[in-house]
Amino acid sequence: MASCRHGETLPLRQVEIAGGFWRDKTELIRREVIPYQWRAINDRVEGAEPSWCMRNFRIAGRILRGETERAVKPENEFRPLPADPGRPEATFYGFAFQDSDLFKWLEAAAYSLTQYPDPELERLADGAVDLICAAQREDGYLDTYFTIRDPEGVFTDLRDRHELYCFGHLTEAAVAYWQATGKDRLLNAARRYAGYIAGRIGPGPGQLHGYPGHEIAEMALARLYEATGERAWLELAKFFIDERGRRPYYYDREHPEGAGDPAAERYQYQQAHRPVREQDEAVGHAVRAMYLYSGMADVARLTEDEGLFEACRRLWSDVTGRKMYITGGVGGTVHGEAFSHAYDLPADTAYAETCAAVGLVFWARRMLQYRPDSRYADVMERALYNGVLSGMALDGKSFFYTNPLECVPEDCRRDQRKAHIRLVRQKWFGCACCPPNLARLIGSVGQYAFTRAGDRLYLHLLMDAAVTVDGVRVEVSCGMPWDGAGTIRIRGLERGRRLELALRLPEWTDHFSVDGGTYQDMEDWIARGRAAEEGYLLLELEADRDVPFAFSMPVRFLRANRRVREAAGQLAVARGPIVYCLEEADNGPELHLLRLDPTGPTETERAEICGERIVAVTTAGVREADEPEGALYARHRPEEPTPVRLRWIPYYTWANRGENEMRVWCRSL
Ligand code: FUB
Ligand code: ZN
Repeated sequence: MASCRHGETLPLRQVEIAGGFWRDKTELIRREVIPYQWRAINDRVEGAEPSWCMRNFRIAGRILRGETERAVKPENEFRPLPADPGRPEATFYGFAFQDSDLFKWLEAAAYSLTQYPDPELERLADGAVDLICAAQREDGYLDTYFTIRDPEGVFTDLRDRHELYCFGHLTEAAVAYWQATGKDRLLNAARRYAGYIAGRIGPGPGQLHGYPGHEIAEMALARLYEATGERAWLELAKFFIDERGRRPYYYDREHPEGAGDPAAERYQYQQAHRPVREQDEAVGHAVRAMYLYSGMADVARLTEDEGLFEACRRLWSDVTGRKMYITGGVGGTVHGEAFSHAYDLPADTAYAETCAAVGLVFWARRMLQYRPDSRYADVMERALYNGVLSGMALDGKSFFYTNPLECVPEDCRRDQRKAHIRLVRQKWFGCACCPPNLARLIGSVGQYAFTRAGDRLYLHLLMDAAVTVDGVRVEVSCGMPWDGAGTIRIRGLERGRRLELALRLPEWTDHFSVDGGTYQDMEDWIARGRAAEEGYLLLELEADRDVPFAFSMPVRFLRANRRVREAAGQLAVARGPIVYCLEEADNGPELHLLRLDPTGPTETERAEICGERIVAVTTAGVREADEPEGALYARHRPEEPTPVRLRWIPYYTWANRGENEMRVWCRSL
């Protein structure tokens, strides 16, 4: 194996999710989620918000073939519009970025086909590719919103209209589909569109010096470059990153009405208030931020730009050290779907959009690729098992857009400040960015578990999986996320060759056994002559063998930094990578009356929720008496609350048993 400084992901077809938790999840994506989402984007789910996504593609294709008249240029609208009752067939419906739903679906289908060949799914996906290609203009431009509603408006509003966002998703899908099937029709469509963009936007005279209002094109272009070796795409990604936030602001030219005081910082919402290298605080729309930082990490790696990576590291510290929920959710406020200020992490009004947690996983993997450090993988794992998975029902057929850490149904129904919180997962959304985003991430989870750097194979996430690297098969079997023990089997390592395994020491373990020895912590491992680097245990292998491991998985009571006012005096429960919550279905209503006793006995128990095998946790606690008839205020007198056992379930499984109360943080005794 050649030596290389940065990490590469393994092609998905080289990673076989062999069993266990993630096999169940990728099977669910194949069996339920992909077919369900296909019906949703085809408007065939009864009672769900219509998507109109596929219809938009058909209409755009007909317009380009001259079979349908174009709809009248609309007002500068950015919200869903009803179909024009007079000419329903010629009207665009939905958000300006509705195309991206099909692109994400296709990307998820590609990952599924890589792991589970399925001629029927491939036929559907091929049909979708045809539909997309039929909506591409001769010059390469491809966006149904503009083709149907506003052809003169192309690239006149990079800030708000999402063309480059849709392009990014198209490109991600195109690369994935080509890698899955070897079919390059969509890849070529994406390359043609990329070429059109590179002609219109860039540093040259007469070009627009603009950049995406909603990021993702940056990482998609980096991916297109890696897939094709065509340098132009990396240059364009770098241009977008370097141009962002430069003065005078590009968006002021598009929106002169907003341009005022030249000294004032604008465009924080789009992370375009300052050049990205000067940014050290995560601000604005959380999903955009996650995608931008992912693209920055990609470009830093592909251009050996240490300064750009340094900016990523500063932003990482701000997000994960001050602005991330314990579930790995990000985005503390509904206003602008954005980051709030440091340590402002309200539980019951949290936004924590599913896409933002998905984006945090993307970013963490890219940080690991640039320079492995187990802290990135700890966050990646936290987001994946909690803030991401909570976005989908256990049956794969309904979804959360926002992921609060506390919910009282009556309160959510009556309080406008919580109007964004749903009590149960929804069949679909007018703005359906999250469901297919989840599908594409879970469907490619194998690409987050392992990376390689030269002769070294990194195991970032433990899961039942087998990977083949240069003819050497590495098989991991374990009971994650419920049990931290297992075995790594190495087969096919011939005499004279070597393979180094870098096994992450997870933050959640108390002590561990690896390769025959038992250790207290990393210091102990190093003191006893074993090698390590940035939180990874290094194991040098020169022949086939089995490496047993066991990471202890105690129940942990966690508190937040004391600056997190919303969690003051409260504790959360976690075990392994799983964050737990209390639900009314197990503990009765008025969960705020419960208090946790962290000194009392704690039990774990294998259980099931709606067919999902989990480990539930029971802890000691008390319940204070409810007093609906009592005075609103009364003199304090010491009281003896009733001892109770508190039953905790994995956060990601909440709201699968109907509407009910839930909370992650619980007052402590
Ligand atoms: O704007 C596209 C997507 O829709 C964003 O990423 C989400 O936050 C939602 O607003
Ligand atoms: Zn979303």
